[in-house]
Amino acid sequence: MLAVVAPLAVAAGPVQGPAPTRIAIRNFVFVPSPDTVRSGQVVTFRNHDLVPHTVTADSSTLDSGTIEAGKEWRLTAKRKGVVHYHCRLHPTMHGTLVIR
Ligand SMILES: [Cu+2]
Repeated sequence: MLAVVAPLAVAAGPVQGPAPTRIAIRNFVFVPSPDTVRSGQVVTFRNHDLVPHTVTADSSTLDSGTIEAGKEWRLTAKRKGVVHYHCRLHPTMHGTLVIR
């Protein structure tokens, strides 16, 4: 996890839940995958490619909509379990998110 010293960004009070995690979409690959996060954790997907992608659960319970090039999409991991997902625009792209 990258630690950034940013005093102005430090809020008073207790830390709310685990630190966010990031998944990169790069060269038509979700990295890392599989990734393990905790329930309640915010997961940010960032599209580093020059074309749009989606994050869509194989079970259709989750869909980011189009994530344009250079943009991000966030979700909060809720129900524990394993989420298999793919990109609707590129069916060869698959990823796995394990929520504990
Ligand atoms: Cu894609």
